Amino acid sequence: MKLYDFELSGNCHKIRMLLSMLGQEYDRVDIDLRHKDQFDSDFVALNPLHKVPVLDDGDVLLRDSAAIMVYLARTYGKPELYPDAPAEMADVQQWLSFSVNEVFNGLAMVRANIIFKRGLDQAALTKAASDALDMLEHRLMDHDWLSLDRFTLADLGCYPYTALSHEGGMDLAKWPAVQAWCRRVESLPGYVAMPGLPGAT
Ligand SMILES: N[C@@H](CCC(=O)N[C@@H](CS)C(=O)NCC(=O)O)C(=O)O
Repeated sequence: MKLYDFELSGNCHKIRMLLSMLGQEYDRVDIDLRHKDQFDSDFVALNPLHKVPVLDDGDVLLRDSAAIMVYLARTYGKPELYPDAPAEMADVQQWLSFSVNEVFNGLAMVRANIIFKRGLDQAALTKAASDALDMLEHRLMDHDWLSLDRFTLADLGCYPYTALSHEGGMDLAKWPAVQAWCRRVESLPGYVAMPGLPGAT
């Protein structure tokens, strides 16, 4: 199995962490977005959207972090992370959608604008990030996990950009339930760090 990966990408972190939780070995192919590796013709042939992560597992080629997580969890021994029962699956799915909409557009972008110097409106991104954190806080103030009262792909999908949002100027102390949930995720067996997350070297 091959993962096309960029160390500073939260979307890639979701996959690295799940592979660790599954105890699955893989080969890592570095796609350095700072060097525009994603536009190399070999990589664009794999993903015309020129984005990481991409997973190549023999006959299966996938180019989206949520899709990759679903495939890996259900193929390699943790189907309960994306359960079969329609109402449960849909509940996890709505948080995965939240992760690619509100979390990515708010919490990921408020950070990207600073660390990758995107030149976007930081005040608008801060407002979007703050709204996403309010939504997470609303759920987590009386639940330990985002969906189904247990750890699922919902948590894995929302975790990295939330926990990295301090790099975008967000102070998670203002969202204490979110902060406590981050610590819960970080104490799970298989948790992996990355620059900006606890445990990074
Ligand atoms: N929906 C995709 C988004 C992937 C994505 O936006 N990847 C970023 C890094 S986090 C990327 O590769 N950007 C490079 C580019 O847009 O050229 C996913 O969840 O995997």
